[in-house]
Amino acid sequence: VVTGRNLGSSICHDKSSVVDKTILSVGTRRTCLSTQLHTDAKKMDAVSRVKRVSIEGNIAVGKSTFAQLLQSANQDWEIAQEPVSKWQNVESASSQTEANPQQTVSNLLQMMYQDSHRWSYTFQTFSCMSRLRTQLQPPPTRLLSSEGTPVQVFERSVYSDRYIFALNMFELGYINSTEWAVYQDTHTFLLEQFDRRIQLEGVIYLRAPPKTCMDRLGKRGRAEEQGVQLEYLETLHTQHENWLVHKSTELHFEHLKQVPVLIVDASLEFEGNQEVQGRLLTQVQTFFDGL
Ligand code: DCM
Ligand code: MG
Repeated sequence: VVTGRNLGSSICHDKSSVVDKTILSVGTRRTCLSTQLHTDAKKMDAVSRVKRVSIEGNIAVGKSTFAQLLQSANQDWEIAQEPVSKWQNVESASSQTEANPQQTVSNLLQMMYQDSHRWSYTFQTFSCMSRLRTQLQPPPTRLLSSEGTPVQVFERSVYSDRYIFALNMFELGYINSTEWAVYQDTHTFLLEQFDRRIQLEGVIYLRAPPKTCMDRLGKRGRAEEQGVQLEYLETLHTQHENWLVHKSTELHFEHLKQVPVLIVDASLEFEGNQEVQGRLLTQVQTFFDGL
């Protein structure tokens, strides 16, 4: 594996390496090339220092609130929110001009909840694509110059899209076996192509009873979710437990089987509770430092 660290040492410092001898023989160009390579290697080194972690958990468990808490607690942590508004406002593909501003063609989140058999596959494909884009975003420069433990934190991931939601919809019969086969084939192919660029170093699992999530879902009042039943949250809870606690979900990516999981008790209300927040932040910092 070529990380920024070993690329830097083989070209810029290790004078006996074959690569270095080749470069040394080229004369003046060598200086430019090795300076460029040194800069690239330093950048790669800085990028590879940034840890990547996702926050997982049931609908309305409090991921966004938790993410905001992390964002305000530490400059070395950067949160990427779940792109829900993109799913609520699917935009037409025609190019945007001043005379013709981007048109919203539909609310796919609403369509998925209103006619799950018809729209679950489309929704899962679209949500996974938008997530892939989010996970491919390079870390902000602020994180590259961090002296501590820089972390990019994603609200959910391409893994929960497949191993929680799409799997659950298949098991409930909303996604049929043909759609499931196509989804899985595409998902595996895409993730293999992007490989290390989208892999995670850790997962934070916000865990709370489905009933607690149901109460929070009611309070949050997102219009599209008003028909969601407790039984549905129970099936999602079981999927989270199978993947992250019992480890019984069949996974298709080797690194994912080894990813460390921090289980956080999200049954306590942490909004406005300084003591609980402090405890959670210490837990998270310790987890990040150990990755
Ligand atoms: N959602 C889904 N399938 C996914 C990802 C998300 O059905 N792969 C839905 C569940 C929620 C909403 O999107 O209705 C995300 O809300 P929350 O932030 O509570 O998880
Ligand atoms: Mg949320």
